[in-house]
Formats: sequence, C-alpha cells, structure tokens
Amino acid sequence: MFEQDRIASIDADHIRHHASDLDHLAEALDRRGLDAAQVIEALIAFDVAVPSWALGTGGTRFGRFPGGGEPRTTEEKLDDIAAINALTRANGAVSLHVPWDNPDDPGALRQYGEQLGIAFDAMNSNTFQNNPETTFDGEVSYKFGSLASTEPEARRAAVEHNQAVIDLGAKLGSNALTVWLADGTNHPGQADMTGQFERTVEGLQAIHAHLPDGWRMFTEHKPYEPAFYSSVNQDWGSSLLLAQAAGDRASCLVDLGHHLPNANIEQVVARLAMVDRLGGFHFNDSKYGDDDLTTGSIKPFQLFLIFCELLRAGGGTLPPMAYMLDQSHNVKDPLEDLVQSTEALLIAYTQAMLVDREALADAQESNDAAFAQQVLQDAYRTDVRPLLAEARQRQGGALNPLRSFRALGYRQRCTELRGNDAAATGL
Ligand SMILES: [Mn+2]
Repeated sequence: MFEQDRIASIDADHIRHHASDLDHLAEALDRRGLDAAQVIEALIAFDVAVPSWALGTGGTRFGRFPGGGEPRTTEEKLDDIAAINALTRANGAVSLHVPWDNPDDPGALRQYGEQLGIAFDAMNSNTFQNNPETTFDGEVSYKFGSLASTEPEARRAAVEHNQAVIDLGAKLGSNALTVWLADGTNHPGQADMTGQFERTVEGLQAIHAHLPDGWRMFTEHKPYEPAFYSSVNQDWGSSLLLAQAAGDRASCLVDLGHHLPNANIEQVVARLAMVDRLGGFHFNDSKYGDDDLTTGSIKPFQLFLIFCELLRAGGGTLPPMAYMLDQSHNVKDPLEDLVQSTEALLIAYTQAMLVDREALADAQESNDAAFAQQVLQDAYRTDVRPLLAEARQRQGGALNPLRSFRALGYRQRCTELRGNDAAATGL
C-alpha cells in the first residue's frame, strides 16, 4: 500500500527522539518491576477490526457532509483499511455489513483481502431496514420488527437473512455473526413485550442452529433508537438472557455507546466475563447517547477501566474476542479518526497492562481504597505512547500514524482516483 522506505523516511527525523523517550520509559517501568519488552510483545499481537461502514463520512438525520475520495466499493474499503494498517499495524481485519456490502464473488473478495493482509472479522446482519433481496421483494416489512415481529413472514425473512449472512461469511473466512436488532416499540402498549422477547429467542435459536463449526454469534444490546419507547434487546441483562437462550456459542457484544447515561460499563464487562458470555466489543465514545465519537476522546479513564476488567478476566492477558471500532465520522477524515481511535485503544490497553494487579488485589482484600486508587493512577498517568510507537516500528509501521498518513498524501490520491462526490454505501 505504502512503500516501506517512504514510511521509514518520514520517521527518519524522529527516530532518535523516539529511542530516547523509549529508553527513559523502559527504565522508569523497570523501577516499578515492569518489563517494557513484554508490553511491546502484547501490543504487537493486538488487532482491532474496522467496520466497512466507518470508511466514509457519517451523518445525522440533519445531513451529511462528505469529504473527497470516499470508497465506492467493498474493494476500495479494503484498500483504505490496508492503508491505515500499513501505518498502525493494528487494523488487519474488516467487519462487513450485509446488504451494505454484498459481494457478487465472495471468493474473489476473500482473495483480494488476503493480498492486502486484511482478514474478515465478524459479519453484521441488517434487519433494521427493508431490503428487497431479503424481504421477498417488499412483500414483507420490518416496520414492526424482524425477529420479534408478530408477522411470521417477517420473522422468517429475518432468520433467513441472518443465515444467508453466515453462509456468506463462511465463504469469506469469517467465523462470527453479530446480531443487532432494532426491534422494539415507540408507544406504550404497542406490543406485548414478553411475546416480542420470546419470538426473538426463537429466531436467535434458529440462527444459532445454522452456525458452522468454529463459529460464534453475538447479541448486541442498545437501550433506545430507533425504537424510542422499548427495545427488545435493551440492556446487558436482556442480551445475556438472549445469548443464553440462543445456544452455547452465543455471547454478548458490548458497544460502548449502547448504554443509558452514566452506566458503569466496566462493571457490565466484569459481569458478562464472569459468566463467560462476553464475546466482543464495539468501541467508540459518547458524551450523551450513542454519539459514535472517537474512541477514548471523551472518557479515556472509562476505557482504561474496561481494559483492566478484560485483563482481570483473562488472568493478565487480553481474552481473545471480537474487538472492533464502531464509529461515525461526521467531521474528521474517517481514516484519520480510525487511526486516532486505534491509538486510544492501544493506550488504554497498555495502561491497563501497567497496573500492579497484585498490589491492587491486596488493597482490595484489605479494603484500602486510597491505595487501590493510587495503584490505578500510577498506571493511568503513565505516558505509554513510546511503547506503542516501538510496537509499530518493529512491524514496519509508523512512529506516528497520523503524521505519516498526512505526509503520504493518501487522501489526495483517493480523491484524484475516486472523485469528490463518491459516497460509501450504508451511510
Ligand atoms: Mn455497534
């Protein structure tokens, strides 16, 4: 995507300062009994998937202000991910959304991904809008729900769509399906909430039964929007009940924006991990609702605490899960935003690795709240960025991905190639 020597030449002026910053940090960590080399190894192993719908400019119900050079096809979306992955070395997978992405030739797309070093992460189905291909040419509608609908034909269409998405994913080399449902109601009394839930369980069971060997499925909850009175899968408790009822390969996916204000998301993570039903994440950040803002830009401490719970669940290592960024880029260049979000995730993860977990456990056991806070703050207040830069550098990536992204002129080239008014699908 980018020639290796171009990436290296941009960093040439900065490498000496980086080496000195890294030495300084490694020495400080060593005094705290921490091994920088081990942290760097863990960072090299970390990867977060990019969703295909985050590569174009997002919008709100009030409008959309596209930038230039947005991807026009799924292949161009993969090109964009490969471009930032060349710099971050932490975005080696795409998460497709059907029917927004609907390849005619899945085998060819898979091969294209392989050439670019991009794997296919969890597949996403879509029953929150009608789609002629999956709703029998408009004969059935999801207006009143999909899996929860009172109409058997709508339920059947929704199950068949999810099964078709699994079949497509299998051809692409994916091994997971994420089910986010818009099902719910807008008015009190509009539907029998228990009946809706029971019908949804039935549908999820049929989808679960269709999973090939080695596949998993995730239920993703969200409290409101587009349903504004009640959502069928509205919170982590509902999501857990649905996953448990669906089958043993179903677990819950936590989207950081899908909680009521001020929810203790790190505790939600701890609970789901405790019962072994935490399957993955959609990372983003929010101030008010499901704002889909840059990961770690509003509540970086919360993100750090989430990673602390993940490491607690994994006994010191990050549990293998579906980690994905799920954001809407309304103002920034989507690729720059993804680069910054990936950086923020890696920072939170690294800081969590620096927590003296033994000291924290002792403080918790002896009810020493002040010392527990001190232990967390020692880790959280550490500027870990030289470790991230080193991990990238060792993989051939960029010391500073945003700086390199701009210097390499990728967006300008895309604009020349794709035009100024190209629009990514699904937004
Ligand atoms: Mn999501």
